[in-house]
Amino acid sequence: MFDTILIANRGEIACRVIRTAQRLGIRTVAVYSDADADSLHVKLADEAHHIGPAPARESYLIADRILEVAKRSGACAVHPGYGFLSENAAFAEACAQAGIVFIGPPCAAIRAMGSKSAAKEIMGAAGVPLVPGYHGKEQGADFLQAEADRIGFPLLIKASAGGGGKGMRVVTRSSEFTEALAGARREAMSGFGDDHVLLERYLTKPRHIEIQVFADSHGTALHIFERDCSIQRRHQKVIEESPAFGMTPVLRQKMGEAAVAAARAIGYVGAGTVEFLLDEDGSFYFMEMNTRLQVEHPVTEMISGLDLVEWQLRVASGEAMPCSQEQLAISGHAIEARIYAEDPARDFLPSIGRLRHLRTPDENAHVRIDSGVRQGDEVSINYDPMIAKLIVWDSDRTAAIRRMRKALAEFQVVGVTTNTGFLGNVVAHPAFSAGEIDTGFIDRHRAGLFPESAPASDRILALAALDLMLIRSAEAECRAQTSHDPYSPWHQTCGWRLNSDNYHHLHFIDEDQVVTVTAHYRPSGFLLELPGGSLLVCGERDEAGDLLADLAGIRIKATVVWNGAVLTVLDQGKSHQLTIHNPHAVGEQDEAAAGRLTAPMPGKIVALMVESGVRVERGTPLLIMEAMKMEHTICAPCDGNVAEFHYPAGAVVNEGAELLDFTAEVTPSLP
Ligand code: MV4
Repeated sequence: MFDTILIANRGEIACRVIRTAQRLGIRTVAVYSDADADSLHVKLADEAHHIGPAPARESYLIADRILEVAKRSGACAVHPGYGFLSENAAFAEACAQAGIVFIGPPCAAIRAMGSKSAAKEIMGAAGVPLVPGYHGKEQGADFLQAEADRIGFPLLIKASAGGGGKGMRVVTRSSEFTEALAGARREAMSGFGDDHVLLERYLTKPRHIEIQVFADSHGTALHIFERDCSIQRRHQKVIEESPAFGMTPVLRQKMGEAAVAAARAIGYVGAGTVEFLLDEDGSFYFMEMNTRLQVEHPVTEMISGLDLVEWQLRVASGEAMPCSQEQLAISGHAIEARIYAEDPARDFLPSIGRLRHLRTPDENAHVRIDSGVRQGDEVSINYDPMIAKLIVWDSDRTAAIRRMRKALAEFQVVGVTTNTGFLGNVVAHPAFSAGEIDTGFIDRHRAGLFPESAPASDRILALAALDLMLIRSAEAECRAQTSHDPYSPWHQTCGWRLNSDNYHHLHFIDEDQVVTVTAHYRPSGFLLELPGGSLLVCGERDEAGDLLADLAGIRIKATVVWNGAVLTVLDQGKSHQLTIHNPHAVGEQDEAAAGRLTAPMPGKIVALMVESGVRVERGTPLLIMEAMKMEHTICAPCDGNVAEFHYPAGAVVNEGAELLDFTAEVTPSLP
């Protein structure tokens, strides 16, 4: 076994590999970019080396620099994770030449699977089933038209060099073929610089079923069952599970044997995945082979009880596989959901920013979380915005779905928008429970999957109002204790006043609406006047900072996270954001304004709207930023002076960067 390994990756997969290495007593060396200096994977590793600027092509993708670090740090092997250099045959080769073990397959195996049509040719020859079609060299339009008519319609044109659905065209009848061929070729040429295409019968409702394979350097190759990865969005996997719904032992054996034959056909060693399309009639066809550890490998680990990274390390160091096919068995059911910083309501646009609050469900035999970030970390534009993989296990699929729903509801993120609501809707969908899953699932059920934004409910408003009143009471208590006369009735914090019902109007901005909640002091707590009626509430904060609320006798534990004047109420898996609005303050937006003169997210300064040194009135546009394809106008929070802009137009700034010096003419007052 290796003494030291280098992990040529970042984020959750780097952390995942480090964890197993540590368990096996192996020293770990991490690499990091400027953006990752304080990342979790750097902290977990025994040693970490800086390899360049934030963009991956200037750091994590520079093979030479990573090999240099391997040599310098005494690493005898490199684990590439997934993405980056994991399927780069030249890197695998360079490792071998440097006398460093590439923890992955031989470079020839990576190369063999690099081209779609070449891979199909190898697999066809090895007896692995292929979708009926044409994947030869002859590319004349008339020839292809004749092949298309032979194959029949609907038909799919795919770019030979393609991947991820680029250069794909569905053709429903013969007369449309010529035009579709031209389109597919154009797309293939611009996308891959190669306009070779292949033709296949088009499966209208296929499932994506992949088989985990493993081979050692002593001639043993086996499979560790299947994963169903049919729930995808734009060729990105969203939910993965193992075993696949409705999979029979006979079909599993047939697909497993085909996958092992595929691995043997290319002299495979290590962990690999053979992807198949499974048709409604039970036929299955080779799609492609991934020559690396996959993002979704944890579901296989959960049902098999194995540590695939441990197997990778053992096999790469020359050991034989620790068990045989017959010794492997499936136990229970596992589901993985990929939690992303993205906004389903904005076509899943990445949502970048700081993870101001991150709390995950407890990990145990049923719940596993693979993550590379902590609370306070930044989700940046530089890398994939995945926050975590949430994996659940239970004795059967129904129980696993229940676990997933609960764990998703407990997954709290404030600071970026996430897809947890969307994921919750997918796994709660009756069609998902019924196993009616294929690659069209998300499109078909679109209408029922997007979390709709509703105005804050009375329950949310009550929790927000209660939390705010508790904070005010605590502040009042603090003031009383530091005053000269702490026993003065004017310092009592119970809200008692001579001759009058004492109350506060609390104004919240919800979306664009101002909602007012009136809180009356009562001996036992507060009587809240909410849009839907009155509610007697009381509560306290526990040691963890959670709000323990009693809403008219119903006890609830919720979380309220504050960021300046913005509060987020997290309750029962739902997250609702409100802003405190103080209509009586001079320059009502001052409090929030202090924050608005900083960049709300990383982005580019498009234009400066006023000169430095001028006096402006409240609301005057000061500068325009562009981030995430949207423009944001930064306005004067109150009347005042623009002393100086800190950046010129065109500058790229980080989230939180001070954009300008602004001197307010009135002292900001807190709400
Ligand atoms: C197909 C297909 C239907 N029929 N091939 C999409 C990406 C590429 N790797 C293979 N893909 C497909 N090939 C035939 N003959 C449907 C897809 C497909 C798909 C496959 C797996 C997972 C998600 C998908 C989403 C859309 C289309």
